[in-house]
Amino acid sequence: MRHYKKYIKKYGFLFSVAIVFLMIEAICDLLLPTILASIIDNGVANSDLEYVLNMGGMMLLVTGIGALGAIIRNIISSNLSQKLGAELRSDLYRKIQSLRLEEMNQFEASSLVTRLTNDVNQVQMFVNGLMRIMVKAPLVCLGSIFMAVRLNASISWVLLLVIPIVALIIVLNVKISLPFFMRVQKATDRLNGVVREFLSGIRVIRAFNRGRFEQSRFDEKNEQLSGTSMKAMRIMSIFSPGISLTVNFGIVLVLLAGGWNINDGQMQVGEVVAYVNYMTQILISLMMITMIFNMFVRARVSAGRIGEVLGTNNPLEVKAEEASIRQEGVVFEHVYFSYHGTGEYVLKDVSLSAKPGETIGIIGSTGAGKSSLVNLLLRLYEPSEGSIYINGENIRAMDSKRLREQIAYVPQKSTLFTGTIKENILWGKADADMDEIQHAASIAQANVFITRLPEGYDTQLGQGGVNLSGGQKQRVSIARALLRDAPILILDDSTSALDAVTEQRLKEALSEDGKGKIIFLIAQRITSVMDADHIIVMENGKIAGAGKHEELAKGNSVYKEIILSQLGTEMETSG
Ligand code: DCP
Ligand code: MG
Repeated sequence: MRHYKKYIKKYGFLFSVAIVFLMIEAICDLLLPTILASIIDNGVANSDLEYVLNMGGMMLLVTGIGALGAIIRNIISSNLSQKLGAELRSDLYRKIQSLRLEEMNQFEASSLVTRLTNDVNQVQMFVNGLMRIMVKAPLVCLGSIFMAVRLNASISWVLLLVIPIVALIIVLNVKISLPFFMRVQKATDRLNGVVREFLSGIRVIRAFNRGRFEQSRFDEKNEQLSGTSMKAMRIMSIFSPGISLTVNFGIVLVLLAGGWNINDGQMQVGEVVAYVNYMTQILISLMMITMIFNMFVRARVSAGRIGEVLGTNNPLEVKAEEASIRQEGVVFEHVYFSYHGTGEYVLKDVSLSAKPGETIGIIGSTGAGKSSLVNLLLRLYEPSEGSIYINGENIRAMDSKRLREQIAYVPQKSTLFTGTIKENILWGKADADMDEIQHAASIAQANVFITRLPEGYDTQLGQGGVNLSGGQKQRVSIARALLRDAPILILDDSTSALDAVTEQRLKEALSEDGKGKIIFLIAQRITSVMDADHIIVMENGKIAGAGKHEELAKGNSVYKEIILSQLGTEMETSG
């Protein structure tokens, strides 16, 4: 609940205004049956036309005021709930952006999507419902009871009979349906999960002819969702008819007892009519109360799920004294890391340093921990032990925005976004001009192929850059990173899809342009890293060797093995 204080503060006043209009509406509703009773009993019974006309006018006036109140309240409530929903969504989205990757993994992307859309909708609907029903329904209910008893106390034993039964039904309803709605939201999560996985894996699914399997997976989750929803609805559907049955039974009793009393001369016809009217209003308001309770149950589940996201993220505290060392460049000090907090480390006791101007080659077999290493530098994850420094400052103590401004990153899997090529490159630096863009693209060896495209830099890319080849995507994402001109450049296996000649040209252009920068060059091929200033050989999360190519080629067994396996194949292809 603490996450919602802000919204209560912000929208509380408007909410109260809506409630005031709602009360006007309710009072008007309450007055009508009494006026009706006096028209019948005083006007009609005495054939007093003037009285009937006067009171009829009165009824019109009261109805009019009530309608006006309803209109104003409606405008306020729909405005307010839409605004609240939009703000909640936007806050939640901002929060999701700030989550660390391990926190995000804990929720699963599809569940975050459900929370962002469906769950926010539930809360929004509840707030809107509150403003339509909240005060009104209890007010009308209590008011009707009061007015009914005042009208005629002698048949009010009917109320004593009906009300406890109805209250019991409402309580049961809430108790039973809450767990069902939790399951409905979870089932929605799972359905979204299947769809998401399908969409992101569509090529592989088609290539392996797994369409039918995916369909059946979808159908299964879809049925689970509709099944759970149906169960929830079925349970709820027992309750409102239950209430109306009880109240209608009460009305029948009133009519019977009323008829008796009229015969005895203890009651008048108008009174019985008004009494039945009040009973109907009690019925309607009780229905509304159950409805709002049901909305409340769903909203509570959803608000809890939203709160879970809003409540995460606890930026790690760093003691000031451990925050700095005296060394320029990037330093890893005895870093250990595991993706799941516990379990086996994927990085073990990694220490390294890189000074400005140096190119650090990182090589090692797949799964050795190369990408993990740079993920830590980007602070996408936090090390389990040890520290990482940039220019002497512990990166934990740095604001993540400032940290990432110092790093240009080309991820292992090129990720491009819907928009033009130019827009994608501009991610590196939003205010760059065309010269800068072309410069970055030429270093990345992308300029040539981009200018050959019919629309050049204005070529529209589909989602994920689907209409480019693997190597083209890599080069666009290198250009994006280069545009940033940050002191640290990370290339995570970013030249894997380039041919040897293009890769060589890229490296030459980089060494020319990247003077004074720290470049982390991760690769699988020995030829990609062999002219680096310093090469780090990774094996099973550990540094198995470090030094220059010549030294390693002589003295490091892991490195020698890699050379052997790769030069062998290269000799075959070239010879
Ligand atoms: N790993 C994990 N969870 C992730 C990513 C990786 O548990 N989200 C594990 C799988 C590997 C280990 O961490 O055993 C190291 O993975 P890296 O991605 O760091 O390995 P590399 O980048 O060295 O491998 P590649 O050359 O295939 O990119
Ligand atoms: Mg990798």
